[in-house]
Amino acid sequence: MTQTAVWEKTQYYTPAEAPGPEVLKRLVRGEQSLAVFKGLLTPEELNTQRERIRAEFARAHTTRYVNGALTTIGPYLAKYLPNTVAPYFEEAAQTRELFERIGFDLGVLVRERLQKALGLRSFAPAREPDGRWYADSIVRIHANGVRNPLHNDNVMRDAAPSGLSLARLTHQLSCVVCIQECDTGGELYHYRKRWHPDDEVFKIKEGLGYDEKVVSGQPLNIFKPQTGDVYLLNPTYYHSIERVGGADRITLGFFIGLPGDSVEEAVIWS
Ligand SMILES: O=C(O)CCC(=O)C(=O)O
Repeated sequence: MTQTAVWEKTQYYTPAEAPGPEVLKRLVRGEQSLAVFKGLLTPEELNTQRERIRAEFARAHTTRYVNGALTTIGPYLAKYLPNTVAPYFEEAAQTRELFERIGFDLGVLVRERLQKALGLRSFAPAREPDGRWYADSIVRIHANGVRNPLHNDNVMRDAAPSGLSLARLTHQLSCVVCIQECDTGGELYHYRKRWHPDDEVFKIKEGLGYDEKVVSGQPLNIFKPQTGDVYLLNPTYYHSIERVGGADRITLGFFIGLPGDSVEEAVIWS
């Protein structure tokens, strides 16, 4: 897809607005960097959900790479794709059970409200034809001192060798819910540059993501998430998270997949 002339940075929406599917189209086409929904969740809902998941932090798992670490509750598919995906589906089932048992239904709440705001006919967790469900969300914990190196997420590229149905999606977007903002840092850096196969020379060996040279000179949108923000971005464009200071930066995330050129039906996974 060719680059468009327009690149709006951050657009904000209130609960009273239902911006409809046009927002998804703009993100897909790369005409807009971020769509931020303010006030989609009440402070009471957020507090309840935060306390429920905080009580489970002992279960969080840290995956270490040469240039970073990811601490999460719940699985992320990209970690399993280079090897075998069977453990991903097992972890997805365990996470679903855990979230149900502790009443952590933030993903469900956000999905219901976004479905209305975006005018989607269906918006449900993805499932393989053999019945295996994908995880519907992941909790990411960035503690003091943690940053997330420059990367892009592209299941159409990464899942292609696996034969998984997600590889046949047409477009991928990402949704992030800020459960708790950090004190300093933690900004999302979103560059106006989509991944291209030639960029692979910049890939960090055995590590996370890409050398910063891959985005040199590209326009940048910087966004500092605040508690309660629900935001959408196109993650096939390069992005990183600045080093977090003070309180943990706690988010819930899921990817949104569009199976065709229409933006009326979407699936989600983490
Ligand atoms: O937490 C964020 O701001 C962005 C997370 C991320 O890497 C993504 O949504 O692809």
